Amino acid sequence: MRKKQAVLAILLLSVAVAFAADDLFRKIDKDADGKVSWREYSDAVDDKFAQRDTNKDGVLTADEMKSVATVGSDKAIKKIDANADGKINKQEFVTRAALQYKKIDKNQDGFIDVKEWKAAQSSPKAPMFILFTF
Ligand SMILES: [Ca+2]
Ligand SMILES: [Ca+2]
Ligand SMILES: [Ca+2]
Repeated sequence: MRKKQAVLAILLLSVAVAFAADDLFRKIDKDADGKVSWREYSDAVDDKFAQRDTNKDGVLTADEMKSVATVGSDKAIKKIDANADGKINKQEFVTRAALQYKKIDKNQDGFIDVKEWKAAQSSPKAPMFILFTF
């Protein structure tokens, strides 16, 4: 019995740590079911776009993308800028976010759980992830 309790305590603790480590995840997971659905993710992406678009003209320029500190903004823009006009419109941003969402959802169940979230954050391809970090 005591052993069981100890195991349970450790389990609960590791769950608590996993959650505490990612406030961002919890913020996006609006219904707090421990998974980020595409709807939740795209809501957050919408907010992010609006937030980055400081002059509110509906497109993101290199200057506006510079707020994405750790990412080389020119490189980041080229990756997202599908029509290569040097700016990122909402559609390009969302398209990229959708791609990213699919990548993060490793088991392809249509949801991002904490484990998948963390794996994506620590992956070498994290820069693209950081783009949509909130
Ligand atoms: Ca959720
Ligand atoms: Ca703008
Ligand atoms: Ca998943």
